Amino acid sequence: MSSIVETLLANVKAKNPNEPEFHQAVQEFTESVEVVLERHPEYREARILDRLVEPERVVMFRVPWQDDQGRIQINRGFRIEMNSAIGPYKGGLRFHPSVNLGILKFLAFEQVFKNSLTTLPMGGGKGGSDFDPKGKSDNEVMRFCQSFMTELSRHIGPDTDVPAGDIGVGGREIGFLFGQYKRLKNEFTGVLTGKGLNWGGSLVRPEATGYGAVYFAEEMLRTKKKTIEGMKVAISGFGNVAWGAALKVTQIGGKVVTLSGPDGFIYDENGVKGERIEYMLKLRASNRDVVEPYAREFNVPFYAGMRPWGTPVDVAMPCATQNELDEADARALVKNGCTCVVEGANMPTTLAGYKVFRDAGILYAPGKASNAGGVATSGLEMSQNSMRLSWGTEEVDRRLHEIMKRIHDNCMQTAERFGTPGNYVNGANIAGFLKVADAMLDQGLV
Ligand code: NDP
Ligand code: 2IT
Repeated sequence: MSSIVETLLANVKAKNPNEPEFHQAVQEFTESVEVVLERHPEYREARILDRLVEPERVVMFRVPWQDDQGRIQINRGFRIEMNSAIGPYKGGLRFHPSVNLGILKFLAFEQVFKNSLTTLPMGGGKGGSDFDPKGKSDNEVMRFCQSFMTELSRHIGPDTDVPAGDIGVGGREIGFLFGQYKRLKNEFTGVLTGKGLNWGGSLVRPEATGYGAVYFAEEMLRTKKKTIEGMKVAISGFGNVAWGAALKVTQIGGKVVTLSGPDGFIYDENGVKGERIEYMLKLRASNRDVVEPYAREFNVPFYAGMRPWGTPVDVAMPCATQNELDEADARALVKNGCTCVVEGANMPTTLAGYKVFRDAGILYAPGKASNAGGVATSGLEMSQNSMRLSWGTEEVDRRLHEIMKRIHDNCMQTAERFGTPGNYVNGANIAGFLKVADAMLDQGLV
C-alpha cells in the first residue's frame, strides 16, 4: 500500500471506528485514484480526498410509530448528504435491520462517483432505517413511512436532496413517503424518484437498474466479440434489481439459472422466464424474505443456506447485497469458466474477491458503473418532473441504453489512460472522481 492510501485509510479508520463497509469502499476507491493524485498535485494541495470522505451533512433521527396491536415501536432514521459538487444530493433509502451509519456512509460514498459517471447533474446521498419490513402489514409500513418522512421532510427538496428506493423500499414505500411529504409541505414536486406512473413516475424506472446492468454486460462482452445470447447467467437476490436483470437477460436470449435469498438459492435448469419472473414480484411483496417458495412453486431444486456462485455459468450478476461474493466464491466462478461478472448490487464483491477476478483477467464491472442505470433513470425522472411532461418507454429506454454505453466507454478509456487497460474498477473510480474533484476545485473551499 502506498503512503497516500495508508495515511488516508488510517485517518478514516480512526475517525470512523466500527464502520468496516465504509473503510472497504474508501480503500478500493483510494487504491484506484492514487495514480491521479500522484500526477496532479492540485488535488493533493486542495485535500480533495480528505474532503470526499467527510459527509457534507449527516442527519440521524428517531422514528416512533405504532404497530397493528397499538404497541409503540422506535426505529432509527438516517440521511447522509455526502457530496453536492455536481448537483443536489441523490440516492436511495434502505429499510433493513442491518442498516447503520457505516453501511449508509459506504453507500453514499459509492453513490457520489456512480452519479458522476451517469453524466447527469446529481450529487450523492443515501439514507434509510433499521426498520425491518419482514412480516409487517401494509398499514404498519404506511405508519412507519409517514413517521420517517415527518422528520426527513425538513432536510430534502427537489433542488436539495432527492431520495429514491433501495433494499426494502419500492413503489409502495415511495408512495407512502410521497403522500406524507405532500401533506406536510403542500407541494406536489419531484422530491422522490421511483414514483407511480400516474403521479410523476417515469416509465422504465422499476426495470432500469437490472436493464442497465445487462446493457453494461453487453458492452463488455462486445469488446471480446461476444454477446449474452445463449449464455448461462447466475443471478443472486430476487428483488427489484434481480427482477430487471432477469427480464432483460431473457429478452436478449440468455438463460438465468439461479436466484437467491437470505435463505439459500434456487437452480432452474430451464431458465427463470415468463411467469417465473413475474413470480419474483410476488415473493418480494410477500415480506417474507425467502426464495424457497419459488422451488416449491416450479418444482426445481433449492439449496438451503448456500450462495449460487458454485454453479457453472458464463456470466454472474450479484444483485442482492454487499459482500455476498467472497474470495472462495470468486475462485469457484473462475474455475467453472465464468468470464464476466457484472454487479447489480452495491459492493457485492469483497476486496479479496475482486482481486481474484482482476488477476484472472476476466471481465468484471463494479456496481458504481454497472448498476448506475437505476439512478440515471431517476435523473431522467427528475428532468421529466421539471419539464412537467413524460416520455414514452422507448425514449426512456433509449436514453438509458445510451447512458450505459457512455459509462462503459468512459470507464474503459479512463482505465487505459491511467495505465491499467481493461480494469473497469480503476476506470470507474478515476472517471467518477475527476468530474467531482474538478467541480470541487472550481467551487472553492466548501
Ligand atoms: P430489494 O429489496 O428489491 O431486493 C433485495 C434483494 O436482496 C432481495 O432479494 C433480498 O431479500 C435480498 N437480500 C437481502 N439481504 C440478503 C442477504 N443477506 N443475503 C441474500 N439476499 C439478501 O432491493 P434492490 O433489488 O433494490 O437492491 C438490491 C441491491 O441493488 C442492493 O445492493 C442495492 O443497494 C442495489 N441497487 C439498487 C438500486 C435500485 O434502484 N433499487 C440501484 C442500484 C443498486 P429480501 O428483500 O427478502 O430481504
Ligand atoms: O444504489 C442506487 O443507485 C439506488 N438505490 C438508486 C438511487 C436513486 O436515486 O435512484
